[in-house]
This record gives sequence, structure tokens and C-alpha cells, in this order.
Amino acid sequence: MVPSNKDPEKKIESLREKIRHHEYLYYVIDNPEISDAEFDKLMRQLKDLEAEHPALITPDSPTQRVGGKPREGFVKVPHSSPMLSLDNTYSEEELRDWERRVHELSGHSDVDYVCELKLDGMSLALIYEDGKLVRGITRGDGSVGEDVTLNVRTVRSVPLSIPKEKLRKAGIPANFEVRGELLMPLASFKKMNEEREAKGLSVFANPRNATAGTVRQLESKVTAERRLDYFTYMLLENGRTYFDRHSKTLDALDAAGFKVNQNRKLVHGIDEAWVFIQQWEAKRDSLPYEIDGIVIKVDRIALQDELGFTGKAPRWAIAYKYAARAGITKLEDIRVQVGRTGKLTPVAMLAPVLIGGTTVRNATLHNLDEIERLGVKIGDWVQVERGGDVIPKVVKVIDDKDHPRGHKIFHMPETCPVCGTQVVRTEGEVDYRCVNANCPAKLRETILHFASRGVMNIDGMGDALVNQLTERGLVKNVADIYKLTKADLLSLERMGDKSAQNILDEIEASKKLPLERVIYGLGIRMVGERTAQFLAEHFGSMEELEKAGVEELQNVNEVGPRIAESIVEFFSIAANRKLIERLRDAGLKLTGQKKQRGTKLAGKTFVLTGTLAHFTRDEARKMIEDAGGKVTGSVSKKTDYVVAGADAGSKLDKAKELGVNVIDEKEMKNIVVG
Ligand code: 0OW
Repeated sequence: MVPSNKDPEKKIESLREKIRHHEYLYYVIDNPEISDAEFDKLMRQLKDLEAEHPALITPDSPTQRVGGKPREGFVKVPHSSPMLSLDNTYSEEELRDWERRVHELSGHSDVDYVCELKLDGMSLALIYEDGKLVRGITRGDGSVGEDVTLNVRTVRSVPLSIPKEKLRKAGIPANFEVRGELLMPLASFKKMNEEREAKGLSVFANPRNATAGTVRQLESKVTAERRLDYFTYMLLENGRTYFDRHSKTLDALDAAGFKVNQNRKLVHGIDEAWVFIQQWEAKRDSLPYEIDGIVIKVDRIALQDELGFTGKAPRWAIAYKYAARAGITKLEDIRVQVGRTGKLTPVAMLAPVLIGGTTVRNATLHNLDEIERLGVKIGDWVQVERGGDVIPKVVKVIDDKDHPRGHKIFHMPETCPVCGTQVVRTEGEVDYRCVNANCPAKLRETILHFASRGVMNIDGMGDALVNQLTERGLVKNVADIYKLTKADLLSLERMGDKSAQNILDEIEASKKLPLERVIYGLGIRMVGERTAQFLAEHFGSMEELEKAGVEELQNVNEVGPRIAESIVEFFSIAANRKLIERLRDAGLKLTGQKKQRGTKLAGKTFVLTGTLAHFTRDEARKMIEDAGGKVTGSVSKKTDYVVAGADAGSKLDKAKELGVNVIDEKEMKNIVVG
């Protein structure tokens, strides 16, 4: 019990220390001493006390993990030093080649290494000032990441603050940076996918994707519900490794209360590392999270500094990747699934087979080309592989005396298996699609997409409500949303008067959103947020966009022939034009601010390569686009200029080969601004 005679500040501080201690025991070293109920009671006491004395609330209080209003997007943040990736090896021989290079380059032959499990998550950096967490940054491109602080604060194994005394004892300065792997434990991953599947939502292919999707949630309470975990493996001060051995870093992080993977080992020479690799290949399924291999790092930092790094990976660390796990089974049938964009995906229905501890019953066949490449027929025996991705794939047909071949050829259905509309396959594309904007299979995902936060922002129109609206036929397309009455909503389950009114208010408010949001909301194939923005800026109204032909559309930034075709195809369908008309009648703002682009660079195409000294890629792109120029990703005869920065790569070689004009960023600036 908390002593009652202390003043509130002391009581609050004592509760916080208790709660931090129990969070550490439960989330960092997985060794809780009290029950969840007792933990919740402590939290309740602290929350009540803070409610009575709001002035005493501090950002690092355990009650402040989840909160903050949802964001529209994420701020970009440069890293203190590049967040490197890892080169891979796939065999003992390759691993020994790496060791030889380490000996050659470092001039040492007796090297200590630290072996760590290669956690299959995503890299994340945490910045602490005065022992308090001030920022969480994703790896991004290695130099610039995204600020995901609010979401990172919800990860229970991330300490919001470390007591000075604890840092001192661990030998860590008050201002430091930690780097590590953020991941979703398998239990959380399975639970989340089951919930999504139950709601008819798409499932994440693997925990890594689920982690990336979760940490980029615009609402931190969603992140909090998905229980991410964070293992640390690096400690920097002002961008430089702090300790003189990697093993000391890990011990110091451990001592300071960070989660450090306990399955690590300091080894002397690669032979011992190889033993560690083999041991864990056999044990990996006993872990509560996915690993895709082992990371081996030179332990002495002085040696690491000597070895340095190439491109994006250090020479002093290497990943050994385990082979994907496979099983053999019979392919009993091939079914077709219809996704939000209408794509028809063939799915192999398999005789259940156990692969890596999981029973696999179906596997993706991607598209018809893949089926033809595999030469697979219904009834064949096939090898199925479960790599990092939980959605297994068919890798080959087994054709031997013990596995007789199947005979039934698979054909793509002529009509959509859900709505019966004629299936379309665009010339030169692999995908077959249902182009009916009102196809029920697409409808639910289409409505969810339209109502989602980054689009029309209709708060409250989530899975549960959309399922009811579509199942009851109240909403058959996005225009029907604007026809909903309070009576419609009140007729639904779990809908009270207040929530019904809130939703109507949100729907009304969505009418004021800019044109690019509506374009993005239509779900036109290959038209994402960014392309929608360019289309809105270029045409200034939905009406102009609807009229545009394939040529005109290709004058828009980042719109090539395929996207232009997709847009023209979308508006060529009467039902889609009708939809636009109904949105207009409903009062949506289908006009926008046409962006007056300069004409100085009209028709000129640029390609950027290498690292520019004074501009980021985005800044350079914007300068060129604002002057009416186009920036594309690859060099061709149609390219007018290649802007080459430092360590420019293959694009520069291509430019020279094609005789394309190569300029530096100074010349670019002169051309653009004159
Ligand atoms: N995934 C991991 C892991 C690890 C970094 C340090 C410098 C180069 C790699 O478990 N245990 N240790 C490192 O060390 N990286 C890891 O993951 C990498 C980071 C970026 C890409 C991989 O996820």
C-alpha cells in the first residue's frame, strides 16, 4: 500500500517508481512479480492522484504512454549518424569469406565477435535527454527517418525515463541515443490478424509488415493495442558508439533497464559463431518472435572503426540468413480472391501441411503468369515455402514417381466470382480485374479507404460500422454515404443517438476536404495520395480530370502511360461517372486550386542521382516541378538532364552511355531559378 501520510507529490512519485519497476519486470525481463490486476490497481491509484493534481503530471509518468491527438502525417528527422543495414550471407562458405575479409582489412586474425539473433522487425532509434525519452525515429532511408515518438511511447518495453542513478551505475551519459529492433511478437501478430480477418480486413503477411504498419499508425491508441516490443543493440553519444566493446554496450543497456536480447553470445573466432548459428536454426521456432537469421558483429569498436562500412552496410557486421522453411503437399484446388482494387488473385487450396510449426492450408499463386511459370495443375504435388512472410507461396511442382501429376488446368474466370461483372485484363498487364466500382468484394474495402483518416477523414466509420452499412445495403457505393440519415444509423446495432449525430457531422465536414482527397478516395488503380495531389493541382477540378485523355494525363508529374490508362479506364465506366455526379450533387467540393506551375521547364525531364550537397531529393524535385519540369526515376533517351550529386550510381553511367546532358546541382539551380 502507498503510505497515506505523504504529500501528493511524494505519493505520486512513489507510485510511479513502483509502476516503472513492475513494467520493467513484466515487459523488459518477462519476469512479473505481481498480477495484472494488482498492476492495474497501482495504475488506477496513480491516474486518480494525477487527476486530483493535474499540475503534477509529467510526460514520463507511466500514465502518459498513450495519448496525444492523431496526426496527419509524420515529421522527417535526420539521424545523428547513418542507420546502417546489413549485408547477408547464406552459407558457411560465404560466412568464412566474410571473416577472411575482416582479417585482411583489420590486420588481425584473432577477432572476438558478438552473435545476436537477427530479429525480424524494423530498426528504430530512441533519443534520451537528461535520461528522458524525447524522440523515436524510424530508420527511413538510413539518413532521414520519421518521428514516431507518440507511438513509440506506447511500447511497454521502452522506458519513458531512466533514473539518473541507474544511468550512472550503468556508465551511460544523461544524453544518449539507443538503436534497436522494434517487432511484433508472434502472439500479438496472430491475434491481430485473427481480429482483422474476422472483420473481413486484409491480413498482414508477416510480423515485420505488421510492425511497420503499426508504428506508422496515425493514432497512438491503435499502436498501444497491438503490443509491440523493442530490443536494443546500440548506444551512441552524439552519433558515435559510446563504449569500446559491443559486448559492453549490450551489458550497459541491460543494466540501465533496456530490453536486450538474452540469446546473445560473445565468441572467439567464426567457428564458435557457426556453432551458435546452427544451434539457433534448430531452436528458432521456440522463440516468441520471428527471427530470420543471426547477426555477427566484431566486438572491439576500434576494429569496427578500422573496418568502416561500404554503401549502406558495415564491414564489421554480417547477417547469416536461414533458408526459408518448406513442405510438400497436394494442391487440391485453385480459388480466386477479389481485393479492394478488384484484382483477382489465384489462391492454392492445399491439403493441410505442417511447416515450421504452422499448419498451412493455402498459399498465394499471385497471378496467371506465376501459374504458367510454375506449370502447376490442380491435383499436383507442390513444394510450399514459408519464408519471413506468413502468407506461404508455392515454389515448385513436384514431379517424380512418388508424386503423380495433376491434370486439371486452371483458367481465370470470365466473370467476377462475386458480382458477375465481366473480368478485364489490360493489355500488357498480368492482373485480371473486376472493374465494377460497386462490386461487393471491393465495396467494403472501398468504403473503408474512402472514410479513412488520410482520405475523407470520416471518424467513426470504421470496420464495424462499414460492415453493417454494406451488409444492410444502406451503402452500395461511396456516394451513398452522403445519403445516410440519422434514422438509418439508429437502425444499426450499437449505435446511440450521440454517435449517430457525430457520424453525420463527420460526413458533413468531409464535404469541405480538398479535391485531391476525393480523387484519392475513389480508389482508382495506381492513383495513390501523391498522384491524386498532382492530378488535383494540374486539372483544378474533377470535371477537367474526367475529360482528360491519356496524352494530357501524362503531362502530370509521375503519371506515365499505365496510370493514365487506369484513370481513363475508370472514367470510361458509366457507373463511375454516375458516382462522381452523385458526389457533386451531395455537395462535395470537386474543385481545387490549380497549381500555377512555371513554364520555364515545361516538357523538360530530369533524373536525380547521388547525394546533393544543398538540397534533399524532395527539395530538388519540388524546385524542378514548380518550374514546370518533370522528375522521373530512370534515365532514357527522353531524359533532358541528369543531375549528378556525390557518389552518383548507375544512372550517371546510363546518362553518359545515352549522351544525356549531365549537370551538377549548381547548374540545376541556375537552370531552374536562372
Ligand atoms: N535485426 C536485428 C539487428 C541486430 C546493426 C548495427 C549496424 C548495422 C546493423 O536483430 N541484432 N543488430 C543490428 O545491428 N541490426 C539488426 O537489424 C538490421 C538493422 C537494419 C536492417 C536490419 O533490420
